[in-house]
Amino acid sequence: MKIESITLRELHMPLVHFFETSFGRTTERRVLLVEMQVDGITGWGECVAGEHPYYSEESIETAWYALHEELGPAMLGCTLESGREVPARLLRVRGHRMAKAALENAVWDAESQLKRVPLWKLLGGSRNDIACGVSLGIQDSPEQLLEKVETELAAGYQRIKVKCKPGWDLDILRRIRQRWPGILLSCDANSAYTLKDSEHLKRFDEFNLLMIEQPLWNDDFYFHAALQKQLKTRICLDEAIHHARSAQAAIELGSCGIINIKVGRVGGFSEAVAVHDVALRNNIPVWCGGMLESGIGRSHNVALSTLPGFSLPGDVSASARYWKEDVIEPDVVVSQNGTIKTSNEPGRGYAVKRELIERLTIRKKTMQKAAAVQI
Ligand code: OSB
Ligand code: MG
Repeated sequence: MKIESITLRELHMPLVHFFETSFGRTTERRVLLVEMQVDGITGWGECVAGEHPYYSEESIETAWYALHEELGPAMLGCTLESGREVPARLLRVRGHRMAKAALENAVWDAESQLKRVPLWKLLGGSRNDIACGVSLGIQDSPEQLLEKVETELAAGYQRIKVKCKPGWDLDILRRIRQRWPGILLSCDANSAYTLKDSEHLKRFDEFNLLMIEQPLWNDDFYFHAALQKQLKTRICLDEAIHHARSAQAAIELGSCGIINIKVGRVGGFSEAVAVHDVALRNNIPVWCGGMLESGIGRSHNVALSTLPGFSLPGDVSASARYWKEDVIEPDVVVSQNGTIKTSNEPGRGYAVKRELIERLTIRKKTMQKAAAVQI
């Protein structure tokens, strides 16, 4: 596979409903897509970085810089056998994992098309449908949240996750549990607590949660281990897991009982599979996290979720929960049993709506290897 050209695009996509976490509210997604020409076909990747560096150090701006100045040029003109070879090419650049993932995943996307196999099979997936949950942001009132829980349960979703922070936690969890005692329920703090809150966090145990996601600092697993010893509820790490090595360290320290895998956060499909393998070897269940992706990133998340260790419902939900019109067709749809069916078509299994992408694009840059100067 020869990388012939790389086009970066920024799209603006308004969310159907705002999404609020402990670090703020998002109403419109700035979506960074990578379009890669490989042996005459197009591979697509999505950079899941946020509008601001709040969830992680990366943002759309830092990713654009890294892709344009460093990572894109390192890939142009390369000849590769597989997406697996991409991380080694980008090793010199520290961090910028979401930017790297966008490139690597575009190569896997192209590879699956060229080899005429579904992307999910190329990644080592083994299931035809995946289990889905929803992540519900902080709302303007508890009543609004309860209404949303009701809607999503009626739509079939298998697990409800609610964002929490001090002041939006015990009361809403109690109200959800009172009304729905048996559902799979979890919460995600996005690092809103410190160890000083451990007595408070112990009270979460009474709600029989599937997990509490990333309660403490985004870069920590040492203090999460101390907290896990005090809790009955399993901790799930999201932000803190950067690669297979940190997954191994977190598991050995006892920092978590569950891991959320986001392909962007760990730097691409190769590392996501490696994190999955470490977790599976250690009997730690994993699930696929979401970053309010457009259909491109969403279809990649669907593919990743077919690996055998993804035994818990992920934050991979229907296109219509996020967008009036998604950039792929068909839309990602979730069945009444809360599952998404994988496609047996080669590639990602969803076509790209080029015209719509063009219309939503507000910035675009194509990179090609400069031809050698003849003298
Ligand atoms: O912590 O999982 C998170 C969205 C943006 C940043 C961080 C997170 C999330 C979500 C959304 O929870 C999941 C989704 O895409 O629906
Ligand atoms: Mg999270």
